[in-house]
Amino acid sequence: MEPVRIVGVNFSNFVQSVLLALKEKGAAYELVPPPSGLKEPAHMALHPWGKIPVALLDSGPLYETTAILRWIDAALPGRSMTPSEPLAASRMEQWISAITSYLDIHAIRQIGSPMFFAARRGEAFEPPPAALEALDHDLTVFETALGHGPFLGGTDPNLADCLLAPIVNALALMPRTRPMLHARPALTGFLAAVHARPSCEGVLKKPA
Ligand SMILES: N[C@@H](CCC(=O)N[C@@H](CS)C(=O)NCC(=O)O)C(=O)O
Repeated sequence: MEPVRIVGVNFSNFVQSVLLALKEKGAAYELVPPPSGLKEPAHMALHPWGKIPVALLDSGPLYETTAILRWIDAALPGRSMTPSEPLAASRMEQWISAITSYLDIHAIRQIGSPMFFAARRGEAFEPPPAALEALDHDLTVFETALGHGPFLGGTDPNLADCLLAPIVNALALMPRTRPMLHARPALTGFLAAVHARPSCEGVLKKPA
């Protein structure tokens, strides 16, 4: 099979989610930067909101991370990352929605991303207290959810785990948020289990 072509950059948590899912499936991929730059016309032609990732399929571009994850799981051979039991499948859906609607907003959009770009400009960035407070709440919820872990999916990662792993890893990489994980053994165990999987290699940077 031809490598799956993904438009994106490797420091985006959503791109990392797609790459983790591809690697869990044992699928080859090629990561290509947005053509002539983020939000340039050629990129906007692939994704009308100018976001990454985009999967370049034979039938045309497929965008929105959860849609790409669904396609990977349904269309590619390998272990299914969606439970067959109805309640377990809905539970996974619940976590996918909670991760994209709440955790990603607080951890990445309001803290990680502005911190990353401030550091690139050589500027300091202090996370807004409201974002830290909201993140603390999110992490408490996921700490409980991971009680039967190590993954949300149990012994093997499901699609929600592919979304969760890059965000938790980003929190572990940032000195400002790292202590929030140290106090949470299930999230710490989750991250260790993520890094123990071959799918993580070359996708997520290992925190010190
Ligand atoms: N709803 C989109 C969100 C994707 C997204 O926010 N990607 C970020 C990178 S993690 C991005 O493209 N940022 C560039 C920008 O907003 O200009 C999805 O699920 O794929």
